[in-house]
Amino acid sequence: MPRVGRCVPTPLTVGTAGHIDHGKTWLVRALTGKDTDRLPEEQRRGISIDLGYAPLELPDGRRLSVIDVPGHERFVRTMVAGATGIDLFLLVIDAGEGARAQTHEHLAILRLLGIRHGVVALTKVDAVDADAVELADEEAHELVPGVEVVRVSARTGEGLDELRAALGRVAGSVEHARADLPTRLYVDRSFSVPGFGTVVTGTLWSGSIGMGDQLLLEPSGLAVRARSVQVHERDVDRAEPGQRVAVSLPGIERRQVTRGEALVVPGGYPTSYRLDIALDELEPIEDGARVQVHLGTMHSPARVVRLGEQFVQLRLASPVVGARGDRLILRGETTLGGGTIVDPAPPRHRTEARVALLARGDVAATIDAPLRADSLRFVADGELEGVERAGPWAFSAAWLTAYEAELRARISAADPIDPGVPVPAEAWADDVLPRLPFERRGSKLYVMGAVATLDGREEEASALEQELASAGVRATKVPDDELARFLEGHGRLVRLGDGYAIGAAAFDVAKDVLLTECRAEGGISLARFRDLVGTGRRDAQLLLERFDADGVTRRLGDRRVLRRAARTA
Ligand SMILES: Nc1nc2c(ncn2[C@@H]2O[C@H](COP(=O)(O)OP(=O)(O)O)[C@@H](O)[C@H]2O)c(=O)[nH]1
Ligand SMILES: [Mg+2]
Repeated sequence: MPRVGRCVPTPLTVGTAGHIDHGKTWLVRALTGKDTDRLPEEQRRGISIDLGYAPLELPDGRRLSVIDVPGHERFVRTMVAGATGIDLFLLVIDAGEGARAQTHEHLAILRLLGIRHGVVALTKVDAVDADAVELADEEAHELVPGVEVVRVSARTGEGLDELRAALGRVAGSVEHARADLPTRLYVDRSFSVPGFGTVVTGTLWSGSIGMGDQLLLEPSGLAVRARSVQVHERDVDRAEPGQRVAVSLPGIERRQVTRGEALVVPGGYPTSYRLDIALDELEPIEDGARVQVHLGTMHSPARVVRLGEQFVQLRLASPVVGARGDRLILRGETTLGGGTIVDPAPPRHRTEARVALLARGDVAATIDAPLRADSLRFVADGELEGVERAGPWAFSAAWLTAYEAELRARISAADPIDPGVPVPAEAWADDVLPRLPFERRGSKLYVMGAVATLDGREEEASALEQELASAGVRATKVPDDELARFLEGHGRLVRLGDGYAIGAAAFDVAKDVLLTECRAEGGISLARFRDLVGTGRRDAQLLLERFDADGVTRRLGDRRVLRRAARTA
C-alpha cells in the first residue's frame, strides 16, 4: 500500500528527573491524569520508589509515554533504569528550593546517557513569590542552557498547557535513536496476569514486536513467544521502537523474568561478561576500581580495567546484553561517570590498541589471524573492506602472506626424504589452507609437486639395502623410519611391524610361497609358513601380518586364507 502524504510521528518516551519531593509525580499526574505512585508503600509514604508510566496526549495529537522516576538518592539506580531508553527529559525543579543534589546527579546521568533534549518544569510556583520564581528561573537556565524553562503548578494547573506545548516542540525535533537495530526491549517490570501468564513491560529500544514473534530473554537464554502485545493497555499488531510495550509470554514463570533481562530477537545481540567502552569520567576512576554498571534496566557489579586514558574494559559479575554505541552509567556511592560501548563482547585483554581502532571505526585494522566473521557483526556495520574471507573466517591479507612465509620456512627445514609439515590443527585450516599454494597429501602439507629425495643419503640407503639383502628372509630392525618409508616408496624394501623391514626380493619370495601353498591347500598356519619360508617364528608372524594389512590374506581361526582378489590372480 502506498503511504502518501501521511506523516506518523515516531513514538517517544519522556522521562522525569529531579530531586525528591520537587513535584515530579504530582506534575505527571496533573499532565496525564494518572497517579504513577501505584505501590501501597509509595502511596503511604508519599514518595516514588519504583518507575511509573503514563501516556501523555499533546495538543498536536502526538502521544508521548511518560516514565516517572524516583528522586530519592537511594533509588538513583531505578532512575537510571528508567532513564536509559528515554528520548527526552522533563527536569522538575521546585521553584522555592532550586536545584538540589539529585537535580545535579540526574542531569549528569542524562548527559552521560546522551539525552540532550527536554524541558525544565519550574513547579510549585503557586507556593512562592515572584522574586523566588525569577531567581529559580535564572538558575535553571544556567544549569541547562538552551532548554526551555516553563513555570507550572500541579496544584492550580497554571502553565500546564505551556508545558505540553513545550514538550510538543521538543518532541517534534527528536527522533527515537537507533530504532533500526534488531529488536531489543529491556524489561523494567514483570507480573502475572491470570489467563495471560507472565507479562513483561519495557521501552522498545529498537526493532518491533508483534503477536507470535519468537524471541529470547537474555542473558538467561529463555526462548519465548509473544502471545499478545499492548501499548498503553491497548492491543496492537506490532509495537514500534520508542513505545512503552507490554508483552505476554505464555509458559514462562514470573520469577524467571526480572528487571534487567532483555527481550531480543535471536542472534541480534551478544551477551557478555565483558564490555569495552569509551569512558566519560565525572570523577577519576582507578584501574581495578569496583563499580556498578547500569545498562538498560540491568545493573551488575564490575571491575574496571583501564586501557589508557580513554578506554576501559569492564569485567562484569553477571552477563549483559549490549550493542556498540550503547551508553551506560558507572556508579559507586555516587555517579562516577559513564561510557559508550565500543565492543559489546570483547576478548579478555588489557591493551588499548584494538579498542582504539574499533572506536575509530577501523575494524579491519584489528583483524590479523583468522577469527569467525560473525563475531565481527557486533563491532562493525555491513561488509568489511580490506578483510580476507574464507568460509566462515575473516583474516588479514598481511597475515595470510606472513603465514605462507612461515609454512614455507618450516617446509624447507623439513627432512628432504619427506619434505612436508603436519597440516595445522586450527579450526580454520580446512577453509583457509586452499588459499595457499601448498599441496595436501594425507595429514601433511607440501610445496606443490614436491618430490622426496635422498639428498646425499644414497650411500646410507645402499648400505641398508645390502644389509637387508644379506639377511634374506630374516627381518632387520631399521631405526630410521623416514628412510625406510622413502625406500619402500621406491620399491627397495618392505616395511614390517615393530620397525622391522625386509628386502624387496625376499618379500616377493615369501609371498610366492604363501600364495602357492594357500591355492593348493586352501590356507596356511603360522608354523607351516615358517617352515616353508625357513625363517623364525617372529619374522613369519610379521610377514603374515603384513599380508593381512595388504589385503592378501585374512585370519580364519589359527590359519590364514586368501582373500577373494588373491585367490585367482
Ligand atoms: N504547592 C504545591 N505543592 C506541590 C506541587 N506539586 C507537588 N507539591 C507538593 O510536593 C510534594 C511532593 O511531590 P511529588 O510529586 O510526590 O514529588 P516527587 O518526589 O518529585 O515525585 C507533594 O506531596 C505536594 O505536597 C505544586 O504544584 N504546588
Ligand atoms: Mg515521585
